[in-house]
Amino acid sequence: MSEEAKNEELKKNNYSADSIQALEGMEHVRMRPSMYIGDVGVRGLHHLVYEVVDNSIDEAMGGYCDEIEVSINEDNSITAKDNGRGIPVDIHKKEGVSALEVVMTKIGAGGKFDKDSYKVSGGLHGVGVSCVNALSNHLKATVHRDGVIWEQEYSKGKPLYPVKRIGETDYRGTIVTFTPDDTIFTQTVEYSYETLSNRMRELAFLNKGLAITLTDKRQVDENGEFVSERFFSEEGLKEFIKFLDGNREPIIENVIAMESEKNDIPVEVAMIYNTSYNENLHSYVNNINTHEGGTHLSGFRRGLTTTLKRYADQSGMLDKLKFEVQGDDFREGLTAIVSVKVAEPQFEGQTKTKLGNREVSSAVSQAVSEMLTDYLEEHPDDAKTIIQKVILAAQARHAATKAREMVQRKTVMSIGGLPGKLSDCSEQDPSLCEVFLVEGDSAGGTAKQGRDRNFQAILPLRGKILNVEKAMSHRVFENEEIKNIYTALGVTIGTEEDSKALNLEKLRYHKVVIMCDADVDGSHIETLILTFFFRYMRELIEGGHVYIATPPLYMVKKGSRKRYAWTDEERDEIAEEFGGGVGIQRYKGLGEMNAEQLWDTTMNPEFRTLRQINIDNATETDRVFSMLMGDEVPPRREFIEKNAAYANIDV
Ligand code: 0RA
Repeated sequence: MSEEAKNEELKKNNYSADSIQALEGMEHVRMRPSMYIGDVGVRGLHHLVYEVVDNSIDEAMGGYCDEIEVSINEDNSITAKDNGRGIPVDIHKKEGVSALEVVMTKIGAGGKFDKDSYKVSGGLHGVGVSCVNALSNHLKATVHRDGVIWEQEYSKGKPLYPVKRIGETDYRGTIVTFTPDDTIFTQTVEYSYETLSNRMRELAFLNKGLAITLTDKRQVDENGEFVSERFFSEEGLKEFIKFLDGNREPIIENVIAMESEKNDIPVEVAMIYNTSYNENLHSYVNNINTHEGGTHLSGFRRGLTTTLKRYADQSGMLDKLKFEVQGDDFREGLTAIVSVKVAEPQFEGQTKTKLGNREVSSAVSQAVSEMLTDYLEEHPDDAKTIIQKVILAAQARHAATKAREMVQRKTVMSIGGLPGKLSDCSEQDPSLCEVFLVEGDSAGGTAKQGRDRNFQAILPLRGKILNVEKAMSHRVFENEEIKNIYTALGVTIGTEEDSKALNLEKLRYHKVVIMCDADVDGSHIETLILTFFFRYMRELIEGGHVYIATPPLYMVKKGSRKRYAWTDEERDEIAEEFGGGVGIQRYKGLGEMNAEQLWDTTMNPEFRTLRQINIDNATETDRVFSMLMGDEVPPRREFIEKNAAYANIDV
């Protein structure tokens, strides 16, 4: 039977037990876990939860489920419960065992077929709940279906007993509890509430009408109740935009939102313009954030540009402009979310988060044109405001191009073109080289003495660097400190594919380390630099080149013995170990350390801890930076004082 005929046959059976394709391979998952879930670190650990929840979301997308409850249990196991149809339990014809067992133990047996559901192939999601089972010390699946409760437990993916009936019920749905295998997740098996909470919130926005509750049974709040949040969005992306842009000032009255289906591709778009100069586009395919964009995003851009351009031309507002308006100009101060559902998504790009399906581009472009044309007709005041913003953007771009060319020219003349303040290293191979961006000239001096000049370079930055979140891009390119960063790093702007992309080919250091004081000011400066990297050099972060140095807070001394401490607890432990009567020096800044101390604690690769910055969730990172660096002072203060400036940037 051909694959297609087989699928037809299976479809007729209406997804019953025998419709589940079974493949072998639980052992393979345990041998090569990264092939299935990306990695076995913090990310992979959290992907287990996403994988289980994905199945419930699938039920919700089919209209069978509207409530999902996830809990982190006291022992760091996870329970995910949904009120969907329940995994079928009847005997699978070919396998001769319960369908539940097949779903849980056969790789690739999702029970649903590529063409009829929006499963992701090739990405990190959609590998099946059986992978989670294979990577769990223990897993229990409970199904409430047709009045009966069924259960089966597994150890490292192997059933401990056949599916059994354990009672009667009025409920319908599936409950899965799993404990990740700590021999696989050797780095940690501790779940981060924050990480799961961000993802559950995102999922609730992306699937309006679906309630997702997250409960942390390891923590109680001031009322003695478990820490818990319920995420529910009546309006979906429209509310997502309000959440993302909560710290920015809108220039139009409403979030522009639409929903349609073109050529069998469901398309949802929401957008707003704000007073900032940044473009914030977020795109999703089957609920997965497509960091690298792709055809849905280019379709959105095309739809937006053609529609606004047409409107602007007809309005005559562009008549006095001396140069052409470009695509970018239509996106300054734009925050938008594009979410599509694609039956067989093709993912491309370095991190496999770029949608390749050609047909999606025109579907999105058409949908956006129709929605926006209507909106502009109906809201002439908003239309005028948007076009005025576009004109300003075009004028600023004109100025920025000149400033950027200056940066470019300086960078290209590499020899002699290096900034005077840079103390370069002697090594020529960039993969071995590090550059420390240091706050202030005095700390810069210490770092310069303390470093290993063979492979470590120092670039002192004067005081607070420009807040790029609030500056127009030509101001950014004119800024001395920022120009120095470009030149020192040897990166240029513009590649063959994309005139604004960062060109890392001539990157002079593969490690770029931000080294600031371990206090509130230092963390502010760190955030300013990170904001600049996030907005203007994201490729550098994505390439894994950006790190944060972690200087110690204390030196504990007794006689000739001395040790450094990074936390208050560590300080107390060392004091106890030394038997009391110790001298404690608190380092208020890098400047208080001498060169040797700085080398020992913070710069020497043998002993230091560098925190690598990666963008785990670009949408959330964007929101956090807009809050930290935006106009609303109170949330920023609170956030920085909680000393969690990078809580949402996984390190
Ligand atoms: C296979 C077939 C059907 C549903 C499911 C799997 C299913 C899996 C999970 C995993 C977590 N929650 C779930 N809910 C459902 C279709 C069943 C039918 O036709 O009734």
